[in-house]
Amino acid sequence: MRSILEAPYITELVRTCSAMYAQGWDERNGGNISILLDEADLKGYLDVTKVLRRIPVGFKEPSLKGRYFLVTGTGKYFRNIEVDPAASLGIFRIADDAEAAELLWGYTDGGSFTSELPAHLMSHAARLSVDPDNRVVMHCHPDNLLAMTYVHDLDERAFTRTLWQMETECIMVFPEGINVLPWMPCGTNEIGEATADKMKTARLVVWAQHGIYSAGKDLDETFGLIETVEKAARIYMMTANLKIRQTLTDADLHQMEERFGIRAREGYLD
Ligand code: 2HA
Ligand code: ZN
Repeated sequence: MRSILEAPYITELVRTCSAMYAQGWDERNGGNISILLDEADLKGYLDVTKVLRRIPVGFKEPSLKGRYFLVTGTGKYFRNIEVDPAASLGIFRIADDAEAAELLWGYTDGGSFTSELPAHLMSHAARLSVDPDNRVVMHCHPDNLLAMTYVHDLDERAFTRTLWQMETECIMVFPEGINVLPWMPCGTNEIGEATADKMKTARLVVWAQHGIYSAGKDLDETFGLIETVEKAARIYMMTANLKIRQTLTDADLHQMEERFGIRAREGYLD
């Protein structure tokens, strides 16, 4: 058996957590990430018949029975994950009754998966239903996006259009737009269900006054989505109080669609 600390999904995840911390998106224990793994990914690293602990998940997502996940731990600081990945991360399989996680590796200090597991697993199920290649769900607290949820209309079309206007690349990176949930308490099955519902039509979901969820086929895509949104939100916050002399018009954005063969979300451009 090789050390799982050398597995690409662990080294990439650790590197991503440190990068997210460096961006300022994950203060204290803020933020969490989950990655769907195939059993083949674990071969040579883990004996998947050896269950260390069974941890109840508190909800049922039967479509994920038998699936393997690598998930950041509850209470863990992204700043410290690189120092002790085995305590900060865990790999588990969803049990056949879909009511528990069968821990195979990690959470070595007796810990558990993120408190946001409902939003993560329900979002995986929702994304897989529209994109079988989805593997990653990421949550964090980017400053400018958060600030924007205090001063901008939370209407999804309006929020998306403002972000698209802030940087030419935006409409290429997230042509489906960004969905928005009004504030609600976090860590619950309710916010998990609401997030998953929003995930059926976009890879990005804003949690007003809290942060953002992103989904994608790998860590680079999910990180890049948030990085692009946060940059656009920063430009918005830099200019929102200034006199705007020009912006990207709908005609400009239609030109981007033609030039790059992308389709903006139906009805979002005039
Ligand atoms: O785990 O970000 O939303 C810390 C959080 C909760
Ligand atoms: Zn959070």
